[in-house]
Amino acid sequence: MKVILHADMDSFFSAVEMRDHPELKGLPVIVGGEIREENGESTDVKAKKIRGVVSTCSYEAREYGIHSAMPLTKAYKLCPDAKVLPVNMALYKHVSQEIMAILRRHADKIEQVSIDEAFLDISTRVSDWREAKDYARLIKDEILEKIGLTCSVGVAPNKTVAKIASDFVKPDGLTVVEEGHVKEFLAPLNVNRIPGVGPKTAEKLKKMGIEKISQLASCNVQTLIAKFGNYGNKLHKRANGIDEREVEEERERKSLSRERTFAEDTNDASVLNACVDALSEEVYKAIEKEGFVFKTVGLKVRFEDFRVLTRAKTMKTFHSDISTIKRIAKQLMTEERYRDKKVRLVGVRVSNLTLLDDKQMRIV
Ligand code: TTP
Ligand code: MG
Repeated sequence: MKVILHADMDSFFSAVEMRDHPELKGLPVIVGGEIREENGESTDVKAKKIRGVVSTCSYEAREYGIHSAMPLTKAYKLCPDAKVLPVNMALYKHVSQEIMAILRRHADKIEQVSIDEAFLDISTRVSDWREAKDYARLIKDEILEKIGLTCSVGVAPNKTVAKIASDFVKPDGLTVVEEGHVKEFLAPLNVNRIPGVGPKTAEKLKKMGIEKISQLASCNVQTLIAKFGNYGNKLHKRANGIDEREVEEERERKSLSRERTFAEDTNDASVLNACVDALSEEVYKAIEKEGFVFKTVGLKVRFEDFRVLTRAKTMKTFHSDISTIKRIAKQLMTEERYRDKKVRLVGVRVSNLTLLDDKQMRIV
């Protein structure tokens, strides 16, 4: 019997802040960009200069419609009384390591997926689904007792279903989907519950008359392949509760990249630089969320004649900051020798990655 557990901390950054500042308990709390008071002690919202976006917010703040990635100005309009705290990433990373250490002791194999979530293979630790539920309860209790935070847990026969299950009841949820009950669990859920199905895929499926996972599951797989290519096949499998992927013990991400194709080919240096800046920011956000640091920054340029050039620079030590990505990517762009040609696509990549909890690492 294969038993996979997925654990995801509840409103992670804000929960850490509320744990360390008990006076915030029960309040709408936002963790995100900074706030500057222009008029000293003024409490007038309009007098406050608010920048940045919401990283996350407490469940109390979510009641006002606030969510991750929302501009802080908008969040403030929805809830002028919200307490806004700056992002203390070093603290959250430290707490994350403590949590992962607890989880590691309870698993045959563990795969950390981001700063606040992990898959555990607990197949040899339990002998039936009732035991699996008790085991999950024990893990939740230990995290609450030792770390002082709640998490939501899903237990299921595979990774996809375990992840959907951990999100099913939140916060402080525990959902077990036994083998044999997978299809009935998935059937009534919206397709966007499937990990990786974002607004674009959901919209395409809606146009095909597919909104629920049950409809996706019974859709002809060839129709999905015609529409989505290989991804259609994967979608069909996931909707049918099929996922053969193993929990990967040492999650080694080799690289992470983002690229953009221009609507019109260009060799305008300011346009290219702005694009490199934006892509660097996207790459940075993605690795920061997953807790990775990097040694190599690379640039990819595809020209109007479809020739592709890739350049990369590797540093001696690991880095974790956005300015290094931007600086090196732009440097590589300037060094580019074929500037007379127009550019069709630009990509920024970081590689030589390691998770921040690697004890050997020196971060610059
Ligand atoms: P999530 O697990 O997606 O969110 P969460 O833990 O805050 O809330 P939930 O109870 O729904 O799980 O992300 C984990 C942390 O990653 C989150 O606390 C803050 C950070 N994060 C960002 O910085 N920006 C983002 O857009 C998202 C989604 C998360
Ligand atoms: Mg979370």
